[in-house]
Amino acid sequence: VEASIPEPQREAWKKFAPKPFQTAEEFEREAIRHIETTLARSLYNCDEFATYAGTALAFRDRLIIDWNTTQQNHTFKDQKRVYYLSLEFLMGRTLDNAMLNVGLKNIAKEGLESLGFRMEDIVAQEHDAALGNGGLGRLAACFLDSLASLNYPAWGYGLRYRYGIFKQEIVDGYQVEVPDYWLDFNPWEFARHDIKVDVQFYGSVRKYQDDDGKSISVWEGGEIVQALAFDVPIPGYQTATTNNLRLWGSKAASGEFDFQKFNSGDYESSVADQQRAETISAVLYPNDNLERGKELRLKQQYFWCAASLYDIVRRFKKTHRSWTEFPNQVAIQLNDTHPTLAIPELIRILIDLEGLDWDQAWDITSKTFGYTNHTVLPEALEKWSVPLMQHLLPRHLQIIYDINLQFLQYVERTFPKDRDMLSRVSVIEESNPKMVRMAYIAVIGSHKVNGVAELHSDLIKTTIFKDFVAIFGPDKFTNVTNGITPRRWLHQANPRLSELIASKLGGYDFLKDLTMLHKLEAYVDDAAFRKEFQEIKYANKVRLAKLIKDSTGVSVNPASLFDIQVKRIHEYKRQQLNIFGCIHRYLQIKAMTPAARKKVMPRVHIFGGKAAPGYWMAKTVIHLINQVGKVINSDPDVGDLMKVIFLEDYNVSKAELIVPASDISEHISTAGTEASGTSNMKFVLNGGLIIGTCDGANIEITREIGEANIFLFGNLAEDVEDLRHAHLYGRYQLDPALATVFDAIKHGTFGDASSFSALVNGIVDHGDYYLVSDDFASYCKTQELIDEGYRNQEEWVTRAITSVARMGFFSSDRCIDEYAEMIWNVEPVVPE
Ligand code: 4GP
Repeated sequence: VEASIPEPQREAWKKFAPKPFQTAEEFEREAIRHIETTLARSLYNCDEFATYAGTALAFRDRLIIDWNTTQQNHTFKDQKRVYYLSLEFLMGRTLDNAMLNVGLKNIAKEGLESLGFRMEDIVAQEHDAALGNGGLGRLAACFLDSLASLNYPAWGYGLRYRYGIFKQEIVDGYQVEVPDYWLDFNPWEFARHDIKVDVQFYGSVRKYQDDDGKSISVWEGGEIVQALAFDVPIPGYQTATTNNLRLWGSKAASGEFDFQKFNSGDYESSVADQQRAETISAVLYPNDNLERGKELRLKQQYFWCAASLYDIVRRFKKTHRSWTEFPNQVAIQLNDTHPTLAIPELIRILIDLEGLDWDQAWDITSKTFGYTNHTVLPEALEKWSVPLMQHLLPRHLQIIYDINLQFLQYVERTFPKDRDMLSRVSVIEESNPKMVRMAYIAVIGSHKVNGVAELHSDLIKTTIFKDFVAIFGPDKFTNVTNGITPRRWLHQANPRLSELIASKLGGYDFLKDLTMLHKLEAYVDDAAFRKEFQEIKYANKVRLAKLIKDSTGVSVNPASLFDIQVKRIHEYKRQQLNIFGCIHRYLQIKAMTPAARKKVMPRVHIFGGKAAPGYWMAKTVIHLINQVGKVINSDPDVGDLMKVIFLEDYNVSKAELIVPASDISEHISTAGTEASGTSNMKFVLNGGLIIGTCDGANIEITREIGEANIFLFGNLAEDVEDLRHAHLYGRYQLDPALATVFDAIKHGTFGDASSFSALVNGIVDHGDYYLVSDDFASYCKTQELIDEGYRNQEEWVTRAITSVARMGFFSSDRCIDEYAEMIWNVEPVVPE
């Protein structure tokens, strides 16, 4: 390939190719150059933000050199690539991670100091890239970090939302949503003006027979929207591999506006067309574990799938291979059902555009895709109305019917006696209107389907996909337990703990192989180590106490037990159980004599998380937490014995401050509802213990760290159905302590009782679907055990250190290796 460029040109290029900076001085020169020339600032108006910008641009230059080399190398090596399709990438901040991965953080620190700035202040200037809701989006971000760190040739594909997840403000105790316009200054993306894809919507399908009698389908008419590529470099840790995250932005196809309309005086509607096109990538849908079936959402999904597949296919075609080799060169992972349209889209490309027949196209497609399921909650399972799909994507609906027909014929042949089976597994639900079941297409069109923790992977096989296990056999279904990147969630979030570990393990290799942590067990009884471990936890609590003071005005004592529940607000995650527990505790304290109060373990109960804007019950829970906080935090009977804090606008960068500061964190979903959870892993890795139900990855965490080191409580997944039944038929008794809590709410202790009546009635009168009452007694009992446990600090520290040492399994590096081997069949490419 090199030889195709004349020697003198190559020489000139090499002579002037940019050289990455290496020293603090070179870094300063680059940063100042950017501050002066890219930002048009000077010595006299260079504030922290400009310094952040200059630093980020200097690092971006470096990343992009590695990015170019990596992409060339991957092209030359021509190995199989992975494409991770996700509608959400919850990246958080980038600079700190870029500095760490490139290995020049100390150099930058030195350079910044000589310019008169502190690293912490500069890093804090960055706006989070919040293109995701919660666990699913953050998992995608951890996976990108691991893919690059392990040198896998991989690309992420997503949407470049102009507005990420909304910012949450708490006004008078209520959540208020504020738009998150994050693109004012985003140094981490490159607009690829040369990469544009036309994406078609609406129109109709014309069928005809060609000269050989073959049936041809042509999708005609409708409208075209253009997809523009924005590339985000993803550096691996301590490797030159820098992968790509390609995010698509939408634009009207004509680029500008319709000049014909403009010239004929219809200026407004020509602008409106353009705005309509740009709306497609305008905003992230703010729902976690919930689907709402909005037309614009379906447009987003197709827009992104079509652009990504066009890109993937174009890259494959450059290698001039035969189509049968496609699955040997390309693995596409569907992050939940959101990208399921990629399946009919690939079939459409292969049949309508490339002229393959159905069997060939189907064989290639089903060998290419893998599908990850992230939830069994019925309200989160995607279904699209047939009329909507007919209108928006007429050709895809035909292909979906064809997939269904072939599939049902196979099922009928295999299970001739089970007539109900056909309607149960049909891709089309015979409702009014008829609905397309996206998860079924994803299962049928993929070669592997995985859940995200053992219990969850078992549950999908016995519930939502039970029939499909009978049809395809159990081998199609597998498990990859989630993980987290230790670079961000240990080293960046908790630099002192990382340093302490490194001092005992002989360096930072554990950040690349987290199983090395097991060597820490040798230090469990080492007095100096224990002391330092405790001091670090305390310092992290002081850091969080400052954030709490700054954002809520409430002073909390860092010597109290910090009890934290931060995650999306959802009934199944049961923040209501936690806040009812707080009220119960408060009522107990109020009833105590002053002498008895002296024996209470002081606690700070910290909550954080966003509610979907349309999720009224979740918003009620936020309101209750704030009202309870208002009463308790100003009650002189209570003082420091108890504080209840709601931290507004929980996001990735706040999580990095919050996670290292927990003594106990809460992962208390109704058994069988939380697919995995990943913050549970983050908290334990940072030396906090957890209280949890036997759900999701809590079970595997228990197996790894030992039952003595976790506070488990509550009913088991296998009992949930019977318990729900008992509620519906009145065969249960409301927990008496919970009844007392409800009385306090009803008497207006926390403000207008009617605000909370739906929350209370849902439990008392409407079946208590999430079994709050059933688990309340064991929850409170376990909280008492935690108080006792925390009193014995020596034992507590032993448990915490032992747990950290046993968390090696939960690195996202392990996940990625499992996906690579079991699902993708890809090998790493060693950088040149
Ligand atoms: C989440 C699950 O709720 C969570 O348990 C899991 O850890 C995470 O995916 C990553 O696998 N699911 C969603 C969703 O966020 O919208 O389905």
